[in-house]
Amino acid sequence: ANETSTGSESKSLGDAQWEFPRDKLIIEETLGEGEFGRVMRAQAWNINGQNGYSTVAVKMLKGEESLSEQRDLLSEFNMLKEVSHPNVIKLLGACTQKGGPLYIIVEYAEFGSLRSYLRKNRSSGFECNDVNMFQVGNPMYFSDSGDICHRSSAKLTKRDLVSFAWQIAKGMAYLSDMKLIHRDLAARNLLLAEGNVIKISDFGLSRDVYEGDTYLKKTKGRVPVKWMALESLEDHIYTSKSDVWSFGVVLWEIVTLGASPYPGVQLERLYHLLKAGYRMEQPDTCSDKLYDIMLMCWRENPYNRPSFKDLVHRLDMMLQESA
Ligand code: ACK
Repeated sequence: ANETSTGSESKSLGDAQWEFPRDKLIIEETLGEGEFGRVMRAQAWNINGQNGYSTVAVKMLKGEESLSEQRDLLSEFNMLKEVSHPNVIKLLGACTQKGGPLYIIVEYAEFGSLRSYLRKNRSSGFECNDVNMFQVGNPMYFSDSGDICHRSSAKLTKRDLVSFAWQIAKGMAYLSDMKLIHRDLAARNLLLAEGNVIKISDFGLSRDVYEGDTYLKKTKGRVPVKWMALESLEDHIYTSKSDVWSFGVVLWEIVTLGASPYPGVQLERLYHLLKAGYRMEQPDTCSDKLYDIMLMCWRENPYNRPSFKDLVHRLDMMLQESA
């Protein structure tokens, strides 16, 4: 029946399928607030085939947001309906009916954003000398399968970090196969769930690519400049290859345990620097292999960048080497 229905019919069917009654949702604490959105922890009664209450995350707008922000949240909802992958945040339901704000209910990721998780591990595991304790090419860092820091409090191993990168690449390979472009891939938008499982999240800026593989962004909105590919900064061109550029920046965030990219560089200057060939240098904690991957992701010509499938393969090999 789905094949014969029109797009709008299947959309409304989809909405009915996802609708969750507001009175079965107990909103608890705020997990985080963005520029215009808010994420709350909640308990949901009998959601998604679960018996009793389960902990979920609820995305909503903060208040008097503009239409474009409402559109972003709705577009995120519509994207999430289409996807199903272990490394992509799972939609559980939504409250879309009048009589209350739009709520998007997704699975709860107990460790929060990858960025905050990495930074937390930095202070508990790296009390000694922070990430700078590692010298360039320090063989200990990438040949040791034990703790990164030899203090017993260190939780993250080199293998965990490569595994994060590998899982992100797998989720992104799936999204690019689905012709979905994320457009805001960054450690702040990646979540970490039980068992150190990465969940790609924050599809607010993502778009379907209907024609070819390029999405041309026509309206102005939030722009994550330091994660953006040259062609996105230059011509508002977004493709899976511009997501690959952002993935390179995420790799940099991972190896620096959540540092902010291009420290000290003003947003207005970044484009000219990149255009002139400047790229972030190799962090002290970064192996040559991972840095090579970053540089590939930041090649000026999008066609010369690896695909997410290539990246999965490369990271898979690194994982096997470190096993
Ligand atoms: O690092 P955090 O605590 O984890 O701060 C951010 C904040 O909300 C804004 O995005 C947290 N967050 C977002 N989505 C979820 C989720 N599905 N499960 C748990 N925490 C979430 C994120």
